[in-house]
Amino acid sequence: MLDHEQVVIHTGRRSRLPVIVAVHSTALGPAAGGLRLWHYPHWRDGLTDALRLSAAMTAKFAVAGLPSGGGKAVVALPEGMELDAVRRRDVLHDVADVIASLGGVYATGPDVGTSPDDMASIGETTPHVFCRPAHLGGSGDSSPHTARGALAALRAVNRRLYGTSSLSGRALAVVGLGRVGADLARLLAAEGAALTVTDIDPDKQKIGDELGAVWRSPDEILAADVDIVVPAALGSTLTRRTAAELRCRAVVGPANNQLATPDVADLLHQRSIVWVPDYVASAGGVINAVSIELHHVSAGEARARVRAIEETVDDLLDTAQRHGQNPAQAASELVRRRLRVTSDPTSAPPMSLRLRAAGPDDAETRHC
Ligand code: PPY
Repeated sequence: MLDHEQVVIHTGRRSRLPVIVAVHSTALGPAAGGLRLWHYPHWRDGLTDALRLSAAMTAKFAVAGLPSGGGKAVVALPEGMELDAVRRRDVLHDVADVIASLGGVYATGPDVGTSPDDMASIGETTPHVFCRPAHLGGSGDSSPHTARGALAALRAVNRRLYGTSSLSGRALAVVGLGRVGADLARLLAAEGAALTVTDIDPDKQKIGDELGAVWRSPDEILAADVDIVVPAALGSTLTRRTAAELRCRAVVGPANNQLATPDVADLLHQRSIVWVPDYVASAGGVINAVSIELHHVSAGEARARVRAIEETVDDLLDTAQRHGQNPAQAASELVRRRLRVTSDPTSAPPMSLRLRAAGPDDAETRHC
């Protein structure tokens, strides 16, 4: 059964490429989620990605206590296709046409393969776009905020496991040194963490060297003898097989879609490995963008909202422990509860009206 509100698949007028926009839910507000411009063996694989990622955006906003819905856009590039500047603008304008046709139901932002400059190109046609460069009125690159949000999640887990939120001396394996992974690795190194890193691009070893990190191949890193594994790469890193090989006590990172299948969360739990759901640990970027561009809060307040991921994770781990659940179950129950609350007209007002105003039954809303 399709549990998305709408999915548009459109052949771009200029690029002739498949533009996919999946709107999973607008129960909490208009949908937001990034544009992934990436290579896929077949455009249907891009559709699968859009469906999964847009549902994760719904969960991301619900857990963060923000009044936005979940969506995602994907342009599925055939394997090996490179876009020159002209073709790229064509693609972005094709995406902008689809977004404009949705009349505000969905706004896009950066994701894998897209940048604030790309958002500027989309912004030439439609206002429904986040993270344009600051000189064009946007909140700019979301990656540093995603990295800070993941750091906040790591602090909560570290405190639970080791009694301190400081990551100094902690052994962490960062899997993927893209924009977010590299930012996060820098923050961790600055705090004195002992890093092991990897990326599929061997050139990224330079970043590892700068940070004094140990380099491992992507195949080896999940079995590294570290305290916490930090997924920051594309793709479902955790399969039943790789989960069985882990030697760490926790898996917490900013990557989307970390689990190959949902049952891997149970496997991790059985092995007493704490897994913070990806849609909780990766929310910093959207929290910052939406807070600044939609709620018009100050940069300082937006940072505080990103930092509050630490409390959100703390609460989730508490709830999970109290109910004998794994964190993934606790998080999806929280999502269901928050979506149910707003779709029931007799219930309390949506959390947009309760940001920072905790009610007795929904203490979690205070975090954002
Ligand atoms: C994500 O968090 O997965 C995103 O899609 C990034 C994003 C950032 C800012 C606005 C919308 C989406």
